[in-house]
Amino acid sequence: MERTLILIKPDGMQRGLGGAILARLERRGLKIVGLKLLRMDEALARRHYAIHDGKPFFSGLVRYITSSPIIAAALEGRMAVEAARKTIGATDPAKAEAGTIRADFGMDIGRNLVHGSDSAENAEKEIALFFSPDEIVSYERATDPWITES
Ligand code: DAT
Ligand code: MG
Repeated sequence: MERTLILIKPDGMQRGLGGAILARLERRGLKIVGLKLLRMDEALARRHYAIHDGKPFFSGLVRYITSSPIIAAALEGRMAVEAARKTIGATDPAKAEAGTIRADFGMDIGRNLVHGSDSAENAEKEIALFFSPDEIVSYERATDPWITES
């Protein structure tokens, strides 16, 4: 099973869309295996967005992502990375396909509501930035929700 890291960014949280955004990913079939509310500090923001260091929008991106509490979620499923990114939509909400989270909730590339990892390899690295191994929880022995035990 593949995992991906999802962040509900400060604009999503301040607009009260945290639950709505997570719900779209969850109802698609991605399982929540890690979940927390936190405020990123500058060091974590710089590590998470290290690949963008040096780009003109980098300092604004760090200021924005640290500006309010966010939700971090590790989601699991078949092709989780690609599935989540399809549901999230293109980086620029103005160009994103209708029906995606970014298109349906926003218009500004610098306020695009949600992060999703771009590869399985990066997902594992990003999940490790936000969660310790014991904060990732397995459903392996969970009770079937549709069948009463006799
Ligand atoms: P994505 O979040 O779709 O993976 P990315 O990794 O290229 O996009 O960029 C990370 C974030 O940086 C993105 O969600 C919003 C911001 N960003 C990217 N390009 C930008 C630009 N040209 N102007 C302002 N912010 C930008
Ligand atoms: Mg990216």
